[in-house]
Amino acid sequence: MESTSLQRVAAIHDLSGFGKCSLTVALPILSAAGIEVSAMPTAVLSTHTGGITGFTYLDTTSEMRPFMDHWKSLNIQFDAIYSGFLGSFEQLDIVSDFFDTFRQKNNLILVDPVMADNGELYKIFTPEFALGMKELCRKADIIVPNITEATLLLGEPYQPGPYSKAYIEDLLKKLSQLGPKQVVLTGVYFEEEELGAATYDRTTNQTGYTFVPKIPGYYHGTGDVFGSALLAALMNGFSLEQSAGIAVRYTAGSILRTYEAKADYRFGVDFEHGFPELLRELKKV
Ligand code: PXL
Repeated sequence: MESTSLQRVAAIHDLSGFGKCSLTVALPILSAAGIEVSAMPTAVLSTHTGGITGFTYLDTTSEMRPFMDHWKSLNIQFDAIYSGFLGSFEQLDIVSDFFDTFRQKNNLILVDPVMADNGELYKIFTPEFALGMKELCRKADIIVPNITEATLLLGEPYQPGPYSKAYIEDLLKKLSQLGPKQVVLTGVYFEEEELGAATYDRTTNQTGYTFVPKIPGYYHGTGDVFGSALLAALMNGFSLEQSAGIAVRYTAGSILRTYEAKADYRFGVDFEHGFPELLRELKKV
């Protein structure tokens, strides 16, 4: 039995009722990893917006500052702050203030600049939004963009893969120059049959890679599965490179189960059946 007290993370994402992404992914994964989660919803949707039409969208911006003020008044402290899908410039400002309010000497601020994938912005975003997200990324200790988001943050044209090592390392270094000490880039591949993530730590100037065999199809919510597992591993004491490896394997396993079950790719991936293996990797069981 573990006797240490729980670590706590503030998760600032949307809540999409159906489709498994954002909070419905971050909450179970972080909880399973033995981390307490406080959730701040940025919006409440009936489903996510990827490939599903007719979704409802309730913007919860007006609740965010009251949440923050109340949490502050209770003197709640966070070992990590994990932001994801933010729907407006105002939300970027609020989350930026949240970072200032809850920043401690040794806590970890992880920003997933959720905006785009496969060379395309998600429906609700404009290219200008990327400039605001870039400012938020400056305050992060670690950012987790996919390649499309990385190019938007850097104001560069999107390039489809396969990529060269020189291109990926150039992106990683430029992203870390925005402010974050550590960068994890997802959707990296040097050959068609593989897919994985690259890591860079500015303080050690070290890069690292983890690849797995590519599974056909395009799956929703995988960035959130990856980000949540990455944070779970980091908070359990694994290095950046080890954590990215754990997150790549967990995400790939979730995709593979979904592929083999011939499930609708829009409805999220089967991360639930991967908990036993994730906990073994995290040395929790
Ligand atoms: O997983 C990214 C994401 C988060 N939240 C909402 C989304 C998406 C991707 O489409 O639509 C609402």
